[in-house]
Parts: sequence; structure tokens; C-alpha cells
Amino acid sequence: MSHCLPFPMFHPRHGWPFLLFLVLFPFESSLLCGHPRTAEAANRVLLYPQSAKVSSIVSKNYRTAYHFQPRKNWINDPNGPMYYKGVYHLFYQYNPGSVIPGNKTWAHSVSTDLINWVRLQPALERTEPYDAKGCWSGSATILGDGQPAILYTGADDVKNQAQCIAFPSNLSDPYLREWTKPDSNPVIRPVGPGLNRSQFRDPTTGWAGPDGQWRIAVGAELNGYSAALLYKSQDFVHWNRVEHPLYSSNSSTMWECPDFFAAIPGNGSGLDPSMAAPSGAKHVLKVSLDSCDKYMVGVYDLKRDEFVPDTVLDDRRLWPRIDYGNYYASKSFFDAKKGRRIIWGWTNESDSSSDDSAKGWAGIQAIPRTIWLDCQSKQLLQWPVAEVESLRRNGISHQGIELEKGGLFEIKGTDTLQADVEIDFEPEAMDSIDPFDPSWLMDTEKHCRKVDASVHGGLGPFGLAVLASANMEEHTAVHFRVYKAEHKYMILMCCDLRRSSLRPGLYTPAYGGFFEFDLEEERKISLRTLIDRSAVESFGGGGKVCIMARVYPATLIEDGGARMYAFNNGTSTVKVSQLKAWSMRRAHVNVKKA
Ligand code: DQQ
Repeated sequence: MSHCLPFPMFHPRHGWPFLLFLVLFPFESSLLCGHPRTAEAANRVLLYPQSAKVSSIVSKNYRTAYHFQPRKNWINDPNGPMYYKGVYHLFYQYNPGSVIPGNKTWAHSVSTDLINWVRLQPALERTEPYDAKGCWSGSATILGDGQPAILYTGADDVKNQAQCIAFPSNLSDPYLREWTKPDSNPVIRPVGPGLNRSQFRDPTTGWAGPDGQWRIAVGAELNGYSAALLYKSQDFVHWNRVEHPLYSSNSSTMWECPDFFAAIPGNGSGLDPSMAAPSGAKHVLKVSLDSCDKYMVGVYDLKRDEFVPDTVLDDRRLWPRIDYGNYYASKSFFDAKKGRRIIWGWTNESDSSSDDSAKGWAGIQAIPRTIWLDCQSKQLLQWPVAEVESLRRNGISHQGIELEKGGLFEIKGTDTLQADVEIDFEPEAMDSIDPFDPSWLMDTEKHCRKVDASVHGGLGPFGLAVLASANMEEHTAVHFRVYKAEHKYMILMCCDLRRSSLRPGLYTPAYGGFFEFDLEEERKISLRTLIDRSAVESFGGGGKVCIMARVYPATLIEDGGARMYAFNNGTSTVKVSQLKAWSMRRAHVNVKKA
């Protein structure tokens, strides 16, 4: 297997060759991704960062046009994504009766292109004593005989969480409309020394071990620490816990939604978890905590049946993230149709719960992304699935725009509320690059607040301002700043929401992440941003840092006349060597019921 070709044969970028639970909980707020403790929130921690009560706005302009969302009500985690008989399936945590969490149901939609979706009846509802308090998150696995199976967490009336199974009632229905919960449920009970029975959930997709047995991991609190517990089964119904976890860490107390998969470094193709991973494959363990999704790259030691990270970082603030913005509980799957791995992630509303009541809906899924491992096995790269490009129209293109210090270039000719923008920034000179301080890595958001888009740096800030009002009083800035570290360049990518809306009291962090970049070799720093009304989803450096953000600009309510600019506020001139932008059509998302 060849690794790290300049363009892998199958390269995802270049196509195919609530304010919830006001828990008095001992989280350190500094560890929450993007949630500084606000005055309003001083005595409480919001599990899913959201604005304190602000004046409610009812505007249909905030509703996204091509991101996945149900017609109404509350949505959270993506569950059990899979491809079966020509159809993509997405299940998701859904409250059918309200815009706040509750009555945890597996809603179900199907698609043939991952962009346009038809809604079906719910796949799993709380019907049994073991899931009386809801059908919580889980995964789908395509078993050896091609039959899909769902493993989900059932929560009962006395706070036990147990893993339960469901099978399609009719395998010849490609929509898999009906699911049956067998009498053998729950198939994994919360038993065993040190296991917290109410912190035991979110089973992964199964993978086949060298002994032919299925394995899954379950997120848990074990002896007060986070663990991905390992279970084995011959038939996917009878499970035994392996004595040791797949991986555990004393750096936190519980991991939600673990995701575990194999990947070949530098190869955009995904690997089928029901097949043994080829030699040279690395493994990735993703866990959800601190309101964000973090991951480790390592190897799967088959003899010990353990995940061994290449690097163990004791301070979890340093763990790389799937996304540095509003993105949680992600779940990936192997797309057998196109041989790629795709990841889904939940993005909650960051306006207030009273806004959600007024809008009648809360939560979206980020655009499904192809996900693969870089050549050095250091980090995951992500890119919107190519299918999203089918929504593009009215493309415009510019080359060679010089942006001197203070330079602003208005991008005209496309819809500014629904757009896909790709820009390559090329520094003209490399002589005024500011030095990098590794301590910034501990709190990238703090650093993004400091290096505001309007603060002149050496090389940067340069980037894109979207959803901007005519006088720029309101805008969302997605920008880069280049630093020189010892023997390498470090690039900071920020998505700064502090001026995203003139509405007072909104939760408006400045999200940020760093990536290493071979600036001398690669020269061009790329940015792709998908603008979808209240969603601004950005991919920096070819998908090295991804930032999903929710914004609620007044501009959008008033006249819909938002503007879009490329800008440079660094001392060094930056050339926009290529700028392409498209309007994005509205997708058919859950409008029709099958
Ligand atoms: N959401 C689910 C849980 C999971 C959490 C419940 C993560 O299963 O741990 O809706 O957002």
C-alpha cells in the first residue's frame, strides 16, 4: 500500500479518482471549549454552551438552508450513520415534542447523496423498562452477513445506563423503516467493579478482531476516571467485558461518544471496520468531553487488545480537536459506496433557549465531512463531502489580488447568506513573521481574543469577513495569523464571533486552533468557508483546523443584505492567488416524509 502520494488515488479534496442542564457540576470552565464563564453564568456551568436569556428573535432567516436539521424541535447527537443498499442513513437524538432536550428518541432520515434528506418515522422510541428514560446515543454496525445492527444506550428509571441492541424488522426495505428490540436486551448491563452505572454509554460501531470476534468500546466512568471499555462478542448479541479498557485516562472523569477507527496515513480512503486493518494502519480514538471532540492517534496493539496513543498528553487542553468551534458528539462511519470515512457532528444553537422556543427548532448537524489521517500520522484532516458541491451555482473566480496592510476586497456576485468560498492566501514576504509562544496552545481562544482581526500583526491577520453589515459594525471574521516557531511555522486560525451580531447578550466566543504548516514548501494557506445563514463552517490549511460556528446577526433579520470580504490586517502584503465563491442552493432537508 503506498502512502503519502502527493495526490492519493482517492483524495477527498480533489474528488474521486439549552440552555441545558444547569448543573452545578465541578467542571473547570476554562476546559470547556469556547465557553468563558460569563457574568450571567458565573454560578453555573452550561453543558452545551449557549447564551443566557436574550431578547427572543423569531426570524426564518436564521434557519439553515443546506445543513441537516429536522423540521422542528430539539436535535442533538448524530447516531448510527451508515450506508445500506444504496441509501445513507442518519439517526439522531431528537425530542419530538419540544425545543429543549427530553424524550430521547432516535429520529431517522435517509438520503442518496448525504445532502438531500427524507424523514422517516422514528427508529427507536422509549418503549421498554430498560429505555424508559430514553434511547440515548449509539452506533450502527454492518454485520458479516450484511445485516445492520444498532447498539444504543438505554437509560432506565433508576439511572442505570445499559447497552441495547436493535435489528431491522425488514431487511429488504433499503429505508430500514422499522426496528425491533429483541428480548435479550439489555445486552450489556452496567456491572463490574469501579463502574459508575449512570456514566456508561454511547457504544461504538463494532470492529472485527484477529480472532474473528466483534469488539466495541463504550464510554464510561471507571474508578472515577474516563474509560473506553472494551467488549467482545462472537454473535454481536452476547458480550463479555475485556478485563482492561481499550484505553483510559485519569485526565477527566467520563468520555461520551467514543469513536474508534483505523486509517492509513496519507490515504484518503477509509477502512471497513468489519475487515482486519492492513499493516501500516494507525488507529484513532475520538472522545467527547469538555463540550468538544478530541482525539488521539496511535496503534492498536492486537496482542494486548489495547489502544496505545503515539503521544500521551497529560493536559487534555492540548489534545487535538476534531473541530475547534461548536461541534460535539461526532460519529464517523465507513462509506462502502465511495470507500471513504465520513464524520457527522452536532452543532447546538448558541442563541438562547427562549430564542429556540421562538424559532421552534434547536440544533443542526455540521456538513458531513470526509475524514482521513495525514502523512505523518499526526493529525486528522477533514473536508466537506464532495456532494455538497452539487449545491453550488453562480460561481465567481478571481486571481492575484494584492492585499496590503488594511486591504479589503469585497466578494460580489454570489449570495452572501448561502455561499461556499475557497481562498488561497500567499504571503509576499516572510520577513516580518512574529515569534510563536507554545503557552498559547493551552488556551487558543484566549489568544484569538487577543489577536483580534483588527490588530495588526506581522504576517496576518488575513482572512474572510462574512455576514457583514455595510459599515462592518457586524461581521464574523475567519482569519489566520502566521508565527515562526523553532524549525517550523505555526498558523493560528480563528473564527471570531465577538462582532457577529449587534444583538446584546449573545454567546459570542472567538474560537481558535493552531496547525503546523510548511510555509516555505507549500506557500499557500487555504481557507474554505461554508456560509449557511446562522452557520459558518470553516476549514483551514486543507482541513487541518476546522471551526464550526453559529451566528445570529441582526443584518440577517433586517434586510438579508450581508456582505463578504477578503481582508489583510498584517504588516506584510498577502496575495489572494485564487478566490472562488459560489451561491449555494437550498437542499431538500427533511421536507418530505417517506
Ligand atoms: N448525548 C446523549 C448521550 C451522550 C450525550 C443523550 C452527548 O448518550 O453521552 O442525548 O451529547
